[in-house]
Amino acid sequence: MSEPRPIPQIWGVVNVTPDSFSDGGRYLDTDAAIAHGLALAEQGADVLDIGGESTRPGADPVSEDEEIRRVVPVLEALRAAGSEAQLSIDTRHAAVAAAALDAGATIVNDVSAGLDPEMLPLVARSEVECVLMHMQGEPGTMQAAPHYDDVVAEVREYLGRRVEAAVNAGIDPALLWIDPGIGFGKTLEHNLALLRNLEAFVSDARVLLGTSRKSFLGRLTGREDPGERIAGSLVCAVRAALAGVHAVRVHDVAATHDALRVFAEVR
Ligand code: PMM
Repeated sequence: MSEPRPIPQIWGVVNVTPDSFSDGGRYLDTDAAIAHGLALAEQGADVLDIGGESTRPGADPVSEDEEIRRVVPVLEALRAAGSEAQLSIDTRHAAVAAAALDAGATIVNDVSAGLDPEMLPLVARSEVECVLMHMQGEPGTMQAAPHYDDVVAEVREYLGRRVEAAVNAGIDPALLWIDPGIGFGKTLEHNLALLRNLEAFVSDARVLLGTSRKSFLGRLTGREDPGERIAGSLVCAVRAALAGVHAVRVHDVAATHDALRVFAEVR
């Protein structure tokens, strides 16, 4: 019998934004974001994913300077606190990623998979880990009319092309992650097709999955308040673990930690 796959890492979300759909700006205040990050690390987060720009459908873009002003003090404080969790910067902008790497981040999580022409060269020079996520369109308009003939095949092909671009830019393939981008230019049916076929993404690059509190869970359950979508989010974390996904990006770290701990014993 082959060895059971390791359970996924937990990436805890630290949004330093006033308009993220999931925590409504409660952590805009720098000190609150730092305390939240430390709490998530304590609850078992392997990585803290810090973001200063909401990518919620229809969200207003923020300037790079504002994004840097939001995330850098949080990264510096989390690094200074000596937390064991790795720090990730969730940004589409190379200038923000560069500032974040200087402030202690060791992972770049780019939901645009390297659209900024400076991003992949920066990651290559810095020799850090990088997440390449699939999105159809851009956050402002992506949910208007997403269309695919075969969502699983098209997302896979896209991620394959972005991995190739990253490797051509000089990034070590061992440092790359791919992410099918649940909710980014996708209908409920597209999201479900991706979740039913997660195994198709588990290949050479490690896979990160972000389903936590997302609106498709609200559609399925009738839960309008993102904070009430924990049960749905946990089922997705377990689904990810079953498929051999390498990490889940979640808001509810303690609950996810428990769910995956039990899953590891009963699978
Ligand atoms: N989702 C959000 C933001 N960043 N990054 C990756 N790699 N994957 C995701 O699914 C993802 C992400 C949006 O969720 P939030 O506003 O609740 O953080």
